[in-house]
This record gives sequence, C-alpha cells and structure tokens, in this order.
Amino acid sequence: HAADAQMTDLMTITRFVLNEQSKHKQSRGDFTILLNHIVLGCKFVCSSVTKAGLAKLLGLAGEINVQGEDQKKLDVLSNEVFVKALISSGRTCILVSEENEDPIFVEPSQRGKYIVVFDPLDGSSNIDCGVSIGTIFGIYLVKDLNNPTVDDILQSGNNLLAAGYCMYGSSCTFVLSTGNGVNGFTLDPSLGEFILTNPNIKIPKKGKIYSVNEGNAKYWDEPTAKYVESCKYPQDGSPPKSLRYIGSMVADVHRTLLYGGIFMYPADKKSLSGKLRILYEVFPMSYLMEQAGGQAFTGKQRALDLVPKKVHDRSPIFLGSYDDVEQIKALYAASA
Ligand code: AHM
Ligand code: MG
Repeated sequence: HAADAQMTDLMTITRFVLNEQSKHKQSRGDFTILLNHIVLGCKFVCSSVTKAGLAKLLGLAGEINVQGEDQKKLDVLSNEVFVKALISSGRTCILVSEENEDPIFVEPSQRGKYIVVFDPLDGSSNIDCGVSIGTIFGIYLVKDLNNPTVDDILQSGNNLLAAGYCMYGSSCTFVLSTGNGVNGFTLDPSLGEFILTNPNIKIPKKGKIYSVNEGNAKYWDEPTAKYVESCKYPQDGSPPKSLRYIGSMVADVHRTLLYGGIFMYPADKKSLSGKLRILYEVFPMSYLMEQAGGQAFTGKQRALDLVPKKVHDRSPIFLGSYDDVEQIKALYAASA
C-alpha cells in the first residue's frame, strides 16, 4: 500500500536536516550535529515541563530534595541543559542566553564555528499554570574561529544562518528555518523523534487575528493605538479581527504563523523599547516570519536590519501576515 509505505517512511528532523545540508558542497555535518544537540535539549525540557506539575504535587519543585539540594526552577534547569548540550556538541564558540548576563565563550578545546543565541524557556509567567511555553534560538557563524569576539554577536539579523523554536504545548512542536522556508516537526513521544508534520509553512497573506497585551493600551503611541482600533472597528467594511493573546511569545507566534494575523509587542511610555529582546526573541521570530512569507517591523524599520548595541537589547516588534504588517507600516509612515 502506498499509504502504508508513506506512514512508515518517517521524515525525522535529523534526516530532513541531513538532506538539506547535503545540498551544500562543503557540508561536513557540523550543522546537523549542532542541531541534534539543540533537539536533545528541547526533548529534555519537554519532558521536564510535562513532569513539572507532577513534581509540584509531590512537593519537589522549589523545595529541598532528599539529597538536601534545592530543586532547580524549570527556567534555570532548562538553561543549564542547553548550555551543556551546546558546549558538548563541540560546534559552538559563543553562547548568548537570556538567563546569563554575559555571553559564554567556549574554551578552545571544545570550540566550533557556530554562535547560538537562545531563550531556554520563554513565557515565564505561564510556567506555573501549565500554559504553553517554549525555547527560541538563532544560529550565526563566527568570523574568526581563533578569535571570537562580542562583535560577532552584535550583528544584524540578516546574518542569521538558521533560527527556530520549540513549543511545549498540547504537543511538543519544533519549527525550523535554515534559510530555505520554514518546516514544522512534532515530537512523537513513543519514538522520541521529531517527525515532519508541517512541511513548507506559509503564513496566510492576511489574517483574522490580532495578538497584543491590550492592558498596556493606556501607554501606547498613536500608530499602535490606531491600528488596534482598526482591528476592532475596521473602516473598510471587513469584519473585526479576533483577539488572541497567550502571553507566551512562542505560542502566540506559532498560532500567527499557522493561522495568520499579527503579533505585536509595541513600545509604550513605560518601556520605550518594548519588552522583547532583539537577539533571541525578535530576530529568530522575524526570520521565521519572513521565511514563511510574512513580515516583521519595529515601528521604524524592518526588524532583521536592526543591529543590537548590547546582547540583551530590546525592540518593539510587529510581525505576521504580509498585508497586516503593511497596514501598521503605513500608520507609522503617516505619523513620522
Ligand atoms: P520572559 O522572557 O520573561 O518570559 O518574557 C517574555 C514573554 C513573551 O513570551 C511574551 O510575548 C511576553 O513576555 C508577554 O509579556 P506581557 O506579560 O507583558 O504581555
Ligand atoms: Mg524570554
């Protein structure tokens, strides 16, 4: 049976990436190895997230365990897992994590050519109530392997080699782009493998959903306020948009990617640069959006053209369906 044959011909993420990399002439499998280590980190975090509620029930999280050690909080644990997984891949030279004040420079004996920027567990406010959270990452190449510097990190998003996220939701979903479209994989827990479930994701050209923390409306600038008003009271005869906001960037962006619409974390009078961090939140998600046919805009410019001055710099962000982002761009252009 053709259908049976297809069902058993599983496209795992490793097989997929190996196929993609084999198109590059000088590929020696380094990228595939790095990605395997990221995937391992995601599987570990996925299993910890799934067990977290149970750990609480059993009185483990945040308390002292039998060995008399403090149980690690999930975000701290996730960070440790990713740092170790990335260093042990032997393919990284600089790591930037949301959880670490300073970049980590890998010692020469374990060094490789890749830089990885990541937020190991994003959506912290959703951890304790079991709502979807995720890991976000971006990958760059170092300029000079013998001399990795901070300048290698403070570069525009145009230099990204790959980016992705893993969502710990009703299922565990891994979304990846290596600059050749966007593909989605779902963890089959019985196999422990990510299987290609959403090949070549394209975001709808226009969407019916807007996603923003409207509790900040009092502090918004005029273009943001006007845009959200137009979502609720469209002047062009179209029906109003629906509002969906989880407060986990990975989950809000994932829905936007699949269903279309716009996700925004604008600047406001309290946080002039918005909330989200350029390197490991704004850039990877903007890259994925563009790769899926959407757009990402800061209120001033195309998001990937930004160059952060410091590793934890923030930027306002509007990303999603092409037409919806066009609209907010026009409002900012008109107010300039
Ligand atoms: P975190 O890194 O502390 O988890 O904050 C980032 C999260 C994003 O996942 C989400 O988009 C945003 O914060 C929600 O912020 P707010 O609660 O202000 O709406
Ligand atoms: Mg975060």
